[in-house]
Amino acid sequence: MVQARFPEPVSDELLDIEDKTRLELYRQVVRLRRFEERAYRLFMDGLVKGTSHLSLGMEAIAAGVATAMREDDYTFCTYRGHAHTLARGVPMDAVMGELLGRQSGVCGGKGGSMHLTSVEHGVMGSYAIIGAHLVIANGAAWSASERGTGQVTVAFFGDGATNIGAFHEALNFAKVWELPIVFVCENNLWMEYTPIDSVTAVEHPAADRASAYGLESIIVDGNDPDAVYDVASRAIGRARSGGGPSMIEAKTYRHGGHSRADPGTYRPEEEVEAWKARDPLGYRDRLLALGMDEAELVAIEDEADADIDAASEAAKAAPLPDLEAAYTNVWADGGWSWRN
Ligand SMILES: Cc1ncc(C[n+]2csc(CCOP(=O)(O)OP(=O)(O)O)c2C)c(N)n1
Repeated sequence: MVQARFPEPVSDELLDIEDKTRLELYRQVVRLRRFEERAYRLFMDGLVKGTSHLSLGMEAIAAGVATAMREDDYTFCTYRGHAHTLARGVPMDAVMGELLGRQSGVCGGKGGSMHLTSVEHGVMGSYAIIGAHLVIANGAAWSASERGTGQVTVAFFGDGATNIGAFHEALNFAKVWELPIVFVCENNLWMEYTPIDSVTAVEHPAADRASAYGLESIIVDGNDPDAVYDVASRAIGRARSGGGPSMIEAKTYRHGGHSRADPGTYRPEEEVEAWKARDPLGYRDRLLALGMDEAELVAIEDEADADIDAASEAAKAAPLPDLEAAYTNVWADGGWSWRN
């Protein structure tokens, strides 16, 4: 089944969203974009060790979903998790420090770009094994449900995960147990080098499968912060009030290739250009058309730049982890001496 490879026309339906929420959505999108642009430069300067995966062009999804979440909710994401981690409120200093492998990093510099975790912010890890975190996310949702806390779990993942067994197991049990969980598929049409539609029998790889498992299934324009916020608010609200799990399949595109080492030149140029024309940053024009004050938007942009400058300088100045750190938090009991 062939998927739409080009963005759908923009909906002219204006959603009923408060101005202050729209400003928050814009603030998020700008901060995520500019953070990753800086991270890329630092990588090119040799300061970010290892590889890392950017979600430039996909920011509206993390922004829209995180804005709809409660502070004590949980998120699970993949190796492409800078945006999801920042959007939940983890400070830039701690994320930048982690990318640069410094003690100031959110995992003390030991995790790096692909393993961002901050339990105190409900950011329950970034997982590099495709699909593996979906069943773990079910566990967090089950725990919240047993404890009666009203917390909702959100699990972000790529379209490639939809052909992994754990995805199907997770959806089935989420529904069987009516878990308070929202699965969010960031369908950017490509896996590592393979278009998802060349290996998938249905048009909407996440949504079509989810409805077969009995989940509430939603398809959304993943480049529209308002649309993502709207569907996420409903799905999260439903989960919180005992209405069970949902699947949001957000159609999007990443501006770059799979990882820093991949320029993504195998993708047709007209496809890349068509999606770039639907950049989530175009949201700025909508806000202006709605009569918002441009000075407020500029203030948001300036604040993001200042914070990123400060986070980069702080990370560069921070010490590397001590050698001792190699032996901490490695095993569940914190020890390592048994190995000898
Ligand atoms: C189980 C497993 N198989 C293969 C890989 C190698 N791998 C890493 S990322 C990736 C592509 C995933 O694509 P998608 O889920 O669409 O997410 P995207 O990277 O586009 O955000 C693959 C195959 C892996 N990490 N885990």
